[in-house]
Amino acid sequence: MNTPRSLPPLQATPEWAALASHHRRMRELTLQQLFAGDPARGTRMVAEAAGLYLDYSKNIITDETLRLLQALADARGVAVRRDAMFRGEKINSTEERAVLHVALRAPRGSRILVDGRNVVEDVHEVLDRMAAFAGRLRAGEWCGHTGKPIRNIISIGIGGSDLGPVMAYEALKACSRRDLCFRFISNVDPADFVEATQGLDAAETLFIVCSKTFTTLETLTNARAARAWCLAGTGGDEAAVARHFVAVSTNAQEVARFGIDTANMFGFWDWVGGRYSMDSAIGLSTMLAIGPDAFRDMLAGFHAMDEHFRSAEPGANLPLLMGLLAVWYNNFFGAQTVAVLPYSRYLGRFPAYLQQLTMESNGKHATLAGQAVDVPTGPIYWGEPGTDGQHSFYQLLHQGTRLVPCDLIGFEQPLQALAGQHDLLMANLLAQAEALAFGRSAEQLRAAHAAEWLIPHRVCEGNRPTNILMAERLGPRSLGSLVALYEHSVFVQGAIWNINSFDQWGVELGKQLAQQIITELQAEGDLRSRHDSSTSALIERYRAARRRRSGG
Ligand code: G6Q
Repeated sequence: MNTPRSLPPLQATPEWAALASHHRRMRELTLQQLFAGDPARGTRMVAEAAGLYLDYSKNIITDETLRLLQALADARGVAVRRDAMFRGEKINSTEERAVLHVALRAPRGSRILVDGRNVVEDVHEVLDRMAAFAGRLRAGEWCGHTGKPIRNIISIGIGGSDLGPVMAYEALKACSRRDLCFRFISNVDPADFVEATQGLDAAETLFIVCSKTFTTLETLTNARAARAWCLAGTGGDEAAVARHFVAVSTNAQEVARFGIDTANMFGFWDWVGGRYSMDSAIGLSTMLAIGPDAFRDMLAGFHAMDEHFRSAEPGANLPLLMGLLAVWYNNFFGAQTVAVLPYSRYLGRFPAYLQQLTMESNGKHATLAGQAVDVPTGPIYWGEPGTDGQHSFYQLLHQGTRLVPCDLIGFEQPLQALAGQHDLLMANLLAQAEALAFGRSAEQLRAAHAAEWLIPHRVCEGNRPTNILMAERLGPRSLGSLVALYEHSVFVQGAIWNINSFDQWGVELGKQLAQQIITELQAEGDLRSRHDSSTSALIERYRAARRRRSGG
């Protein structure tokens, strides 16, 4: 067994105490004052790497804050743990696994060893097979059972085997093949399957069954429905499965048992966590959409951020800065959530993707040594694209009673011909960050002749912190950098809290209970329920409806 890190409780450390006392001074300061006292702040508190520009000047911090946060990172061994991750050590101690999503984007020829084996060679072998397959399919050379070329691609998976591919497909739509139709099925709700297959010809449809374990209830249920749908639409010959199904998994045995030829399987490895897998073979749908070269460009973006995280000075290190700022607000200002507000429709699913990345990683209550964590861990991430959100929940951001730090994400170049509209979009991003930081005071309102009685309602206090992330344009490379930035920011936070950001035991309980309840919902005759009175009554109510449905 890997020896877990044993660190003192955070609140017992001098670094934490120093930050707590610094916070008592900082909470009296405003962004207005901080900017007034340092005219260069907006050009000084910035960092740039891997095509991303981070302006963190509109945070409630001083240089002293950053120094103290860095001292905390040092005391918690963030850099030591980061280096252990990059070396392939088994830092996921509860599952005794290495954590090597960085190997998925390591350039050909580099070397990362797991149990004595250079996994980078394995990664490139799979990437090459994916590229060959994508090349054939995109050229119309991969035909279905009846000889028609494949035009529809349906990716079946859930959680980490779905959120990344969906997000990336949406994000990169502008550079994807528009003559191919991409759909995604995740939920066990039959509506998902029915809607995704609606109007499609089975003879032109390929299913990618994505499941690391190949045992996930939702995915296997949907994959079985897909097989039946495919056979019904292609003449009923079992041989059709070989032309219409490919699998992405670590479990060749289960893939074969399901009936998919392992020659049509793209593998990955137990050292890739589900929520860190969009750049593995789980991203096959992304590669089919944007092509192998653009997929490699995305990997290059990820890798550039990896290298930056590994080697940049702390003061210029984007993931480190973002991770430390997240801890600052979560633990010292008591901010319970972080809003992620992309100013791009294409990044509409990015907040949902980040929800899993951040909350499944850092929603933990035990330290690596199995003690209770003595401070709040992972904040709640949420968000929607701007400008839509501005006409909805931004009211609470500006005038609500809760502090919600925001990450605003924008792009300098439009992807569409309507460049003037892009100017409007970006003007809104900048205006929101300015309004959140500096607000509008009673004096300013009076000077603008606002009615006195309305002033309390119209005042915006400001002092709402934001990070602004800008890239030149949204594309495979900047998407890769952006995702890697958040991956490593999550890592930094987890290392400070000394939790395991790479397991997800909390998901297990619900899965086990559901298995038990399924048999009860479907059982004939009387049940001797072993649940609480609420769950038992609901089960009985559903069973009664089920009997009515089947006329029993
Ligand atoms: C991610 C989680 C989880 C997982 C899904 C799907 O980190 O482990 O979201 O990705 O439960 O699992 P399979 O890929 O094994 O079907």
